[in-house]
Amino acid sequence: MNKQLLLGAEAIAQAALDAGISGVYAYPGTPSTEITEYIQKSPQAKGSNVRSAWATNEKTAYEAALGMSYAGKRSLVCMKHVGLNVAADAFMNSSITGIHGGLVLVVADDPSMHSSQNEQDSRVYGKFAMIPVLEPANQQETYRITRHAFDLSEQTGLPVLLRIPTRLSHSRAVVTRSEPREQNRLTPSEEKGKWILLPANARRNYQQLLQKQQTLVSLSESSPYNGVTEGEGKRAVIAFGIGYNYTMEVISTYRLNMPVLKISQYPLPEKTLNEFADKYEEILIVEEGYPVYEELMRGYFGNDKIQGRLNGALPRTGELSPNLLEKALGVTTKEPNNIPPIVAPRPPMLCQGCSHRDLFDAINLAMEAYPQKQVFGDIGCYTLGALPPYSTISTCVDMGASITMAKGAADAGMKPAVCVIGDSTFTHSGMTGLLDAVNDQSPITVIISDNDTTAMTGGQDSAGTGRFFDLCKGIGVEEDHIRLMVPLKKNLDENVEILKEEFDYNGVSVIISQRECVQTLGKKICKKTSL
Ligand SMILES: Cc1ncc(C[n+]2csc(CCOP(=O)(O)OP(=O)(O)O)c2C)c(N)n1
Ligand code: SF4
Repeated sequence: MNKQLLLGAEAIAQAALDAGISGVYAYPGTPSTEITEYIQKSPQAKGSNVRSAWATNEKTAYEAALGMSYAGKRSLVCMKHVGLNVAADAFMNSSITGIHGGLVLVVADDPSMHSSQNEQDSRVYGKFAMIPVLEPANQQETYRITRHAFDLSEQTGLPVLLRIPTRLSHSRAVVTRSEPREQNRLTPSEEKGKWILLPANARRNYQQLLQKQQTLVSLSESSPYNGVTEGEGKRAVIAFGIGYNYTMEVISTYRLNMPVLKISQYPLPEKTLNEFADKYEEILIVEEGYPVYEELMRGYFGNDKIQGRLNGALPRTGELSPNLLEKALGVTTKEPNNIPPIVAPRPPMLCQGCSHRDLFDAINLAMEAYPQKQVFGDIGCYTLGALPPYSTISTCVDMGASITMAKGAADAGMKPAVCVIGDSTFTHSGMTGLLDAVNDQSPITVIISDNDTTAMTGGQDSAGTGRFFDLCKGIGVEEDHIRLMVPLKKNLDENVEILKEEFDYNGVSVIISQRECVQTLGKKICKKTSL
C-alpha cells in the first residue's frame, strides 16, 4: 500500500507519521485542520502511540511540540496562518534555542481569504526567525518535503517551517509513500544553557543562529527541491512552491520552451538565483501570497527586469491560478477566471436549529431597551450573527478580541458593553481578557455561546467543555453574576430577562448560553444508532 490518494494536508500527516513523529500538536483552523484529523484517525498513529489531542491554542501547541523536541523525539505542530500570530512568541524564541528532536511547524496559508480574516504570508515569519522554510509544489512533493523537513530540522538544529496554501492542502492526488522510520528514542537534551534564554545564553545562541545562515543557503543550493528547468529565449520564470505547478501547467499546455527556476526551499539559493537571473532580460516572479521575494529581486536585479505582482503582471492580492499565469506570460488575451458560476453564490447561514440563532433572537430583544445596540463579536459560526436576519454582531477582529474590545469600550463609557464569544474561542484567548476585566472591574457582559464544540472548523473537541462556570468563577467573576441559560424558543422570555439583568449590572458578568451544536449532536446520534 505505498500509493494513496491524499489531500495535500493528508500527505503531510502521512509523511510525518512515516518520518517517525511521536506527537502532533495543533489548534484547528482552515486549511490546516485535516492534518491532525488524519493522524487522529490513523491506525498507524494509534499503533505507535502518537499523541494527537487538540491543544487549547496555537501557542500551547507550539510549546508542547518544543517540549517533545527537547525530550529528543520528533514533533509536528500545525496551525493556520493567523494561528502563527498567536504562537509567534514561542516560535521566534525557538529559533534562538534551537531544537533537539526534529520539529516541523506546518502553517497553512489562505490566499484569497476563503475562510480567514487576512491573507498574510507565513514565509515572512520563516525569514524573520531565520530558519529553513519549505514550500512544496504538489501533493507528491508535499509528502517528500515533509519527510525531508524532519531530517533538515535535526541536521540544522532548527525548527523548520513548512508552508502550504489552501489549494494544495485541499486538493487530492496520488502520493507514493516511502518506508516508515522508527520514532526517536527518549534522549532529553543535555545542552542546558542552550534552552535557558537568559541574555548571556541568548546572545551566544543568536550568534550561532547567524553563523548557521550560510549553511542554510548552501543547503538550499544543493536542495533537490530547488532547480532549473532549461529553456530558450530572453524571458524566464522564477516560481515558488505551488506557483511552480501552475507555471508548468501553462508551459505544457501551450508547449512553451521557457526556462524556469523552481524554489521550494529557503533561504534563497543565492548563487543559483544570480546565475539564472543574469541570463535573461525579463523574469516573471510567480509566488503565492505576498510579493516577498519579488520585492527583494527588484532590489537585486532592477525594476525593468522583474515582473510580477508589484507591476501588475499578476494581481497584487489573492490566489494565483494557471489562468492568471496564461495572461501574465502573454499566451492568451482572455480575461482569467471568466467562467460563469454554475451555482448562484449564496451567503453563508447558521444551520436550522442552531443554538446561536436562539441566542441572537434573545440578545436582539434584550437590546431593544438600550439606545446603543453594538455587540462585540468574535470568530466562529456565531460570527454569522453579523449578517441578516440577526445583524446582532458589530465586530470580528481576532480570536478573543470580543471580550477585550468590550472592556475597552466600557472603559470609554459605552453602556451596556456586551460581547459574544464561542466556547473554543473563550479558552483559546478569551480567558486572559476576562481576567483583565475582573481586575479592572470593567462593567461588561460576556456571553459565552457554548455549543460543546469547535463547530466552525468541523466539530473538534473544545478545551473547556463542561467547565465554563468553574473557569469563570476561578477567574474571579462573582458567582451571582455567572448566569446559565438554554437557548431555545420556549425559553426566550426568560433568557431576555437574564440578559437585561446582567446588562444593567455595573460589574463583570458572564452568561453561559449552553446548547449543543445540532451538527455534532446529529453525528453522535447517527454513531449511536449506526445510521
Ligand atoms: C488564531 C486563529 N486560530 C484559528 C482560527 C480558526 N477558527 C476560527 S473560529 C474557531 C473556533 C470556533 O469555535 P467556537 O468559538 O467554539 O465557536 P463555534 O464555531 O463552535 O460557534 C477557529 C478554530 C482563527 N480564525 N484564528
Ligand atoms: S455547525 Fe453547529 S454551530 Fe455551526 S451553524 Fe451549524 S449548528 Fe450552528
